Amino acid sequence: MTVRDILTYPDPRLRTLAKPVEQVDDTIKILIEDMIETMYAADGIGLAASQVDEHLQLVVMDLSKERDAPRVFINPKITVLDEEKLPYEEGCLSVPGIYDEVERPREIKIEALDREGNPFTEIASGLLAVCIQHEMDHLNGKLFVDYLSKLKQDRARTKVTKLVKAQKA
Ligand code: QAP
Ligand code: CO
Repeated sequence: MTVRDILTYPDPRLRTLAKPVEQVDDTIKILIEDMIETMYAADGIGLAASQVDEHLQLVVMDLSKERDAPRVFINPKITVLDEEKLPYEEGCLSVPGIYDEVERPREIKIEALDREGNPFTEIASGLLAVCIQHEMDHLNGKLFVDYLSKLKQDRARTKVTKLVKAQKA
Protein backbone atom coordinates (compact mmCIF):
# COMPACT_ATOMS: atom_id res chain seq x y z
CA MET A 1 0.00 0.00 0.00
CA THR A 2 1.15 3.51 -0.82
CA VAL A 3 0.47 6.90 0.72
CA ARG A 4 -0.42 9.14 -2.23
CA ASP A 5 0.00 12.92 -2.55
CA ILE A 6 -3.09 14.96 -1.71
CA LEU A 7 -3.93 17.88 -4.03
CA THR A 8 -4.35 21.18 -2.20
CA TYR A 9 -6.52 24.25 -2.76
CA PRO A 10 -6.52 26.03 -5.20
CA ASP A 11 -5.17 23.26 -7.47
CA PRO A 12 -7.44 23.31 -10.55
CA ARG A 13 -7.40 19.49 -10.73
CA LEU A 14 -9.67 19.52 -7.65
CA ARG A 15 -12.35 20.93 -9.99
CA THR A 16 -12.40 17.81 -12.22
CA LEU A 17 -15.71 15.95 -12.47
CA ALA A 18 -15.30 12.30 -11.36
CA LYS A 19 -16.52 9.45 -13.59
CA PRO A 20 -18.44 6.41 -12.33
CA VAL A 21 -16.41 3.30 -11.49
CA GLU A 22 -17.32 0.75 -14.19
CA GLN A 23 -15.89 -2.35 -12.53
CA VAL A 24 -14.53 -3.01 -9.05
CA ASP A 25 -11.35 -4.65 -10.38
CA ASP A 26 -7.83 -5.03 -8.93
CA THR A 27 -6.80 -1.49 -9.99
CA ILE A 28 -9.75 -0.03 -8.06
CA LYS A 29 -9.00 -2.26 -5.06
CA ILE A 30 -5.39 -0.98 -4.97
CA LEU A 31 -6.67 2.61 -5.24
CA ILE A 32 -9.06 1.95 -2.32
CA GLU A 33 -6.23 0.54 -0.16
CA ASP A 34 -3.96 3.49 -1.04
CA MET A 35 -6.72 6.00 -0.26
CA ILE A 36 -7.37 4.42 3.15
CA GLU A 37 -3.66 4.49 3.95
CA THR A 38 -3.41 8.10 2.72
CA MET A 39 -6.40 9.14 4.86
CA TYR A 40 -4.90 7.55 8.00
CA ALA A 41 -1.43 9.00 7.33
CA ALA A 42 -2.95 12.48 7.06
CA ASP A 43 -5.22 12.01 10.12
CA GLY A 44 -8.37 12.48 8.08
CA ILE A 45 -11.89 11.11 8.53
CA GLY A 46 -12.77 11.14 4.84
CA LEU A 47 -11.05 11.25 1.45
CA ALA A 48 -12.42 11.41 -2.10
CA ALA A 49 -10.48 9.94 -5.05
CA SER A 50 -10.44 13.45 -6.63
CA GLN A 51 -8.10 14.54 -3.81
CA VAL A 52 -5.44 12.06 -4.95
CA ASP A 53 -5.94 13.09 -8.61
CA GLU A 54 -7.99 9.98 -9.53
CA HIS A 55 -11.20 11.26 -11.04
CA LEU A 56 -13.47 8.35 -10.17
CA GLN A 57 -16.59 8.26 -7.98
CA LEU A 58 -14.94 6.72 -4.94
CA VAL A 59 -14.89 7.82 -1.28
CA VAL A 60 -13.22 6.32 1.81
CA MET A 61 -14.10 7.28 5.36
CA ASP A 62 -13.40 6.29 8.96
CA LEU A 63 -15.47 7.98 11.64
CA SER A 64 -14.40 5.58 14.41
CA LYS A 65 -12.39 6.78 17.40
CA GLU A 66 -10.09 3.76 17.16
CA ARG A 67 -9.47 4.44 13.40
CA ASP A 68 -9.99 0.79 12.65
CA ALA A 69 -13.30 0.90 10.73
CA PRO A 70 -12.62 2.11 7.19
CA ARG A 71 -15.69 2.44 4.96
CA VAL A 72 -15.86 2.55 1.18
CA PHE A 73 -18.50 4.22 -1.02
CA ILE A 74 -18.32 3.54 -4.76
CA ASN A 75 -20.58 5.54 -7.15
CA PRO A 76 -22.48 7.06 -4.21
CA LYS A 77 -25.85 8.75 -4.71
CA ILE A 78 -27.76 10.68 -2.10
CA THR A 79 -31.41 11.59 -1.65
CA VAL A 80 -32.28 14.33 0.81
CA LEU A 81 -34.79 13.00 3.37
CA ASP A 82 -34.97 16.12 5.54
CA GLU A 83 -34.41 19.51 3.90
CA GLU A 84 -33.68 21.09 7.28
CA LYS A 85 -30.07 22.25 7.23
CA LEU A 86 -27.68 22.04 10.16
CA PRO A 87 -24.34 23.84 10.52
CA TYR A 88 -21.17 21.80 11.15
CA GLU A 89 -17.57 22.94 11.47
CA GLU A 90 -15.83 21.30 8.50
CA GLY A 91 -12.22 20.91 7.49
CA CYS A 92 -10.60 19.23 4.48
CA LEU A 93 -7.30 17.47 3.82
CA SER A 94 -7.05 19.55 0.62
CA VAL A 95 -7.53 22.79 2.57
CA PRO A 96 -5.19 22.18 5.55
CA GLY A 97 -5.49 24.45 8.57
CA ILE A 98 -8.87 25.93 7.54
CA TYR A 99 -12.07 25.12 9.42
CA ASP A 100 -15.44 26.79 9.08
CA GLU A 101 -19.15 26.17 9.38
CA VAL A 102 -21.13 24.81 6.44
CA GLU A 103 -24.86 24.09 6.45
CA ARG A 104 -26.12 20.90 4.82
CA PRO A 105 -29.35 18.87 4.83
CA ARG A 106 -29.49 16.95 8.11
CA GLU A 107 -30.82 13.60 6.92
CA ILE A 108 -30.10 11.77 3.68
CA LYS A 109 -30.30 8.33 2.08
CA ILE A 110 -27.02 7.00 0.67
CA GLU A 111 -26.97 4.41 -2.12
CA ALA A 112 -23.56 3.10 -3.13
CA LEU A 113 -21.48 0.01 -3.87
CA ASP A 114 -19.20 -1.44 -1.21
CA ARG A 115 -15.60 -2.53 -1.85
CA GLU A 116 -16.77 -5.88 -3.23
CA GLY A 117 -19.05 -4.07 -5.67
CA ASN A 118 -22.24 -4.99 -3.80
CA PRO A 119 -24.96 -2.31 -3.57
CA PHE A 120 -26.10 -1.05 -0.17
CA THR A 121 -28.43 1.64 1.14
CA GLU A 122 -28.04 3.56 4.37
CA ILE A 123 -29.96 6.34 6.10
CA ALA A 124 -27.53 8.91 7.49
CA SER A 125 -27.64 11.86 9.86
CA GLY A 126 -24.99 13.47 12.06
CA LEU A 127 -21.31 13.28 11.09
CA LEU A 128 -21.84 10.54 8.48
CA ALA A 129 -24.39 12.72 6.64
CA VAL A 130 -22.04 15.74 6.77
CA CYS A 131 -19.00 13.75 5.68
CA ILE A 132 -20.57 11.93 2.72
CA GLN A 133 -22.03 15.20 1.41
CA HIS A 134 -18.62 16.89 1.78
CA GLU A 135 -16.87 13.99 -0.03
CA MET A 136 -19.47 13.82 -2.80
CA ASP A 137 -18.92 17.54 -3.42
CA HIS A 138 -15.28 16.64 -4.20
CA LEU A 139 -16.48 14.17 -6.86
CA ASN A 140 -18.35 17.11 -8.43
CA GLY A 141 -15.31 19.40 -8.24
CA LYS A 142 -16.68 21.35 -5.29
CA LEU A 143 -14.88 22.28 -2.04
CA PHE A 144 -16.30 23.31 1.33
CA VAL A 145 -14.65 26.74 1.01
CA ASP A 146 -16.92 27.40 -2.01
CA TYR A 147 -19.75 27.87 0.54
CA LEU A 148 -17.82 30.61 2.38
CA SER A 149 -17.61 34.34 1.59
CA LYS A 150 -15.18 35.53 -1.11
CA LEU A 151 -13.12 37.18 1.65
CA LYS A 152 -12.77 33.89 3.54
CA GLN A 153 -11.93 32.08 0.28
CA ASP A 154 -9.15 34.60 -0.45
CA ARG A 155 -7.74 34.20 3.06
CA ALA A 156 -7.92 30.40 2.80
CA ARG A 157 -6.11 30.45 -0.56
CA THR A 158 -3.29 32.62 0.80
CA LYS A 159 -2.94 30.59 4.01
CA VAL A 160 -2.96 27.17 2.32
CA THR A 161 -0.54 28.27 -0.43
CA LYS A 162 1.91 29.53 2.21
CA LEU A 163 1.55 26.38 4.33
CA VAL A 164 2.15 24.10 1.33
CA LYS A 165 5.25 26.13 0.30
CA ALA A 166 6.60 25.97 3.87
CA GLN A 167 6.05 22.20 3.98
CA LYS A 168 7.96 21.73 0.71
CA ALA A 169 10.87 23.94 1.76
C1 QAP B 1 -14.21 16.04 5.65
O1 QAP B 1 -12.01 16.15 6.44
C2 QAP B 1 -15.04 16.47 6.82
O2 QAP B 1 -7.01 21.00 8.10
C3 QAP B 1 -13.00 15.23 6.00
O3 QAP B 1 -4.68 20.17 9.14
C4 QAP B 1 -14.51 17.24 7.84
O4 QAP B 1 -10.70 14.54 7.22
C5 QAP B 1 -16.34 16.12 6.89
C6 QAP B 1 -7.71 17.44 8.38
C7 QAP B 1 -15.29 17.62 8.92
C8 QAP B 1 -17.11 16.47 7.96
C9 QAP B 1 -16.60 17.22 8.99
C10 QAP B 1 -7.86 18.78 8.10
C11 QAP B 1 -6.52 17.01 8.92
C12 QAP B 1 -8.76 16.46 8.07
C13 QAP B 1 -6.85 19.67 8.37
C14 QAP B 1 -10.88 15.71 7.05
C15 QAP B 1 -5.65 19.23 8.90
C16 QAP B 1 -5.49 17.90 9.18
C17 QAP B 1 -9.91 16.75 7.41
CO1 CO C 1 -12.44 17.45 1.70
